[in-house]
Formats: sequence, C-alpha cells, structure tokens
Amino acid sequence: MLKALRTEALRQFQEEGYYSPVDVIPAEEVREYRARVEEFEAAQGGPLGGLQRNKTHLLFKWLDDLVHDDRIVDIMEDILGPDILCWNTLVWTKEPGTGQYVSWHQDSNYWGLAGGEVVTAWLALSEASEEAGCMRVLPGTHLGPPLKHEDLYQDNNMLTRGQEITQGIDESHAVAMPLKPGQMSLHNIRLAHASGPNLSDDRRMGISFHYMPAKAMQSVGQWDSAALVRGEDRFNHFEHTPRVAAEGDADAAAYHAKAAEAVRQVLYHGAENMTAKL
Ligand SMILES: O=C(O)CCC(=O)C(=O)O
Repeated sequence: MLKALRTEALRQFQEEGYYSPVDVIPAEEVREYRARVEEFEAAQGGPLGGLQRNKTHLLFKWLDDLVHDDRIVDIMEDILGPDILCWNTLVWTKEPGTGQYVSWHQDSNYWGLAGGEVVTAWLALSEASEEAGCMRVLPGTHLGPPLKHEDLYQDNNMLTRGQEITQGIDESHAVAMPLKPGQMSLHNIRLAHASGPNLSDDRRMGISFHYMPAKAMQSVGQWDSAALVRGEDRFNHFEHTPRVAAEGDADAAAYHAKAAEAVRQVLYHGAENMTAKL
C-alpha cells in the first residue's frame, strides 16, 4: 500500500529513473524557507558556498525538520521501504546572468554509496523553470552501464570537479523537470542529469535531499554520517547526525564541519584538484 505516490508515479520512477513534479510544500511555507536562507546570506555577506552547501540541514533547524518531514519521507518510503537514511542535503543556487550550469553526470560515480538505491529529491525554493535552468534528465540511463566521465573543472560548472559525461549523451531524448516553488522532482542516483544557465531575472534556488535505505554503505570514505529519518538502522554503516535543537545550534554546526568535510573527501576521491569548488 503506497503512502504518498500513485502507482503510476512509482512505475515511472522505477522504469524511467525520475518523476516530476510532486507537490510537497505550500508556496507560502517555502517562501519562508527562502527568506531564512537569504537572511543568513545577508548576515554573512555572501551566498551559501563551499562546505556550507553540503549537509546544510545541520546548519538550519527548519531544514533538518524538512529532512525528517512526513510529507517527504512518506514519498521515500514508497520507493525505498521502511528503514530510511538521509545522506546529504545540498544547496543549488544558480544566480541569474552568471552562466552557471551543471554538466551531464551520474551521481553514482562520485558519492561512494553502494548496497542500496539512492534517491534525490530536489525541492524548489524559487521558480525553477526551463528559462531559469531547471534540471533535465535522460530517462532510462539509470538502467544502463555507468557512463564515462571526465573531470573538466570549468569555472561556471557548479559540480565539484566539473565532471562531465563525454560520450553517449543524446540531448534529443532529454526531459526537462520545471518546478514551481514547493514542488519536488525525484531522480535515481544513476540517472544522467544536467541543467543549463539561469536566464531569468531571479535566483534559481533549490535543495537536493539524498535518501537511501539503511542497508546502504559508504565505499569510499573511512567515516560518514546520515540522518535516520524513519524506521530502524540495523546496519550502522553511518553515524547518525544529531537533530538540530534550535536555529544557530552550535553543537550541530560543529558536527556539520566534520560531516561536510567527510562528504568533501568522498566527492573529490581520486581527483587531481581537491579544492576546485568546496
Ligand atoms: O540543481 C541543479 O541544476 C543540478 C542538481 C543536481 O545535479 C542534483 O541534484 O543531483
């Protein structure tokens, strides 16, 4: 019995590797989250950057609450089963007029996660239209062999090492996933995806949440963490991240520094340049 997704949505997710859009958070609520990010950015004098973009739920109580929110976790339970971890939250703010983009890539090549499906839920905090550079996916690529990537380190590429699939991309099969604020897209960790520059007048702001079953493992890092968001963890492959007690929680911020550094090590594993973006 499904909790949140329709049978047809789950079938599409399994067969094509993505499903979008899903209405999750009311627009007024998501406006508040955007305002909190922008207040934080105004106070620090610049956008969230570097390690702040990863494991970001440890820096904001509202985001830690969202990671554990039934409106999202029920969707994950339909896909992943009853015992669920959230490995990471990652902020994607694409400023207008900057040419920032995301090259075609498969996250499975870079996250070191093995032993279970991983699902990315990408929540729009602003209008993520085609004009604003929403994500595009190549349906079905999650079922094929891993595609060959190269690290190209272009300045405007938002990916850590500018990793890019250099063969086998047929853009004529790409599907755009435009989202309104509060909507989510879902995609499989092995699905090829990308996004173009933001040609709108507003920032394109989104947060991706990376969920997996408790049996998943980290095959690259020595130590890694994840939030237990539902059910039981009988495997203990990841240290459980603490809940954020209040906005500005200093203990959670200290934990963030360690946890985000562990993600940095995983993302740059084997890379020539370890400081390109994080
Ligand atoms: O935000 C984007 O345009 C790309 C996001 C992405 O690559 C991801 O969430 O896996």
